[in-house]
Amino acid sequence: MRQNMSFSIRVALTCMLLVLISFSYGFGQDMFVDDFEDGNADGWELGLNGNYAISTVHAHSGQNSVQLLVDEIGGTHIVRSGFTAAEGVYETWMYIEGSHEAKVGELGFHANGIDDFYMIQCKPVEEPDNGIYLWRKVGASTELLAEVTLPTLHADQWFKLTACRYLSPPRYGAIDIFINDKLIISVIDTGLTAEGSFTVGGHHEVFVDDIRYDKANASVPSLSPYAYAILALMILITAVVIFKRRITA
Ligand SMILES: [Ca+2]
Ligand SMILES: [Ca+2]
Repeated sequence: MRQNMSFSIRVALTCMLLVLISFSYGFGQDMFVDDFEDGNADGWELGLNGNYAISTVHAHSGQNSVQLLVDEIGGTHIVRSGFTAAEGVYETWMYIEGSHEAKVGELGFHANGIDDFYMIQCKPVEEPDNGIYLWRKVGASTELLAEVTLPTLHADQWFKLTACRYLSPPRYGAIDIFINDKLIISVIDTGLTAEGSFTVGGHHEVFVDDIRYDKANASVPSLSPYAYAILALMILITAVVIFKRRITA
């Protein structure tokens, strides 16, 4: 009897561990980090205009970053798509070179094509109309949702730009924007809520590194199929153990 009990406890603990591992695996499908240290930008695609390349001129981590090269039309953007969630944390480190005419770095999300997106524009103090701008474009309508001047944002230095998108109660529709972990913009907007791609961009020479997406704000992280299989196995084993105990009792 005692052997049975200790065996069932061990089985239960092992199953719980496996469920935890499977749970993490299921959650992890909705996150990525790219530091470009493998020497490529696989998984990213070029937007409408411009060009980009792996660069060793400036790097936030290791040796490599991605250089968004000069484009006179609308800047260069790289896009990552195929998201399964709409909310989460969109983050990039960014370096805007100050020796060029247009000093603008951008981060976009819920970007479904060229007509629907939220876009954060960062213009350092070296740029005449400097500040942080949050734009929403839906079809033909472009609206400025928020604008903040930031005297500490300079060209020729790395800074961290983070956008947190909430689509769960109690903050449904919230967009929080951070520079170097400091909250600078917080708005509620539900104009765009569908899952979409994540884009970073720049006008003239902008470098990006350590780009991260994390579905951290999702209301209920979904269980992976492995977790469901292990849960079913746990229930089965528990039922067998209880049945055996009843017979031997
Ligand atoms: Ca890579
Ligand atoms: Ca890097």
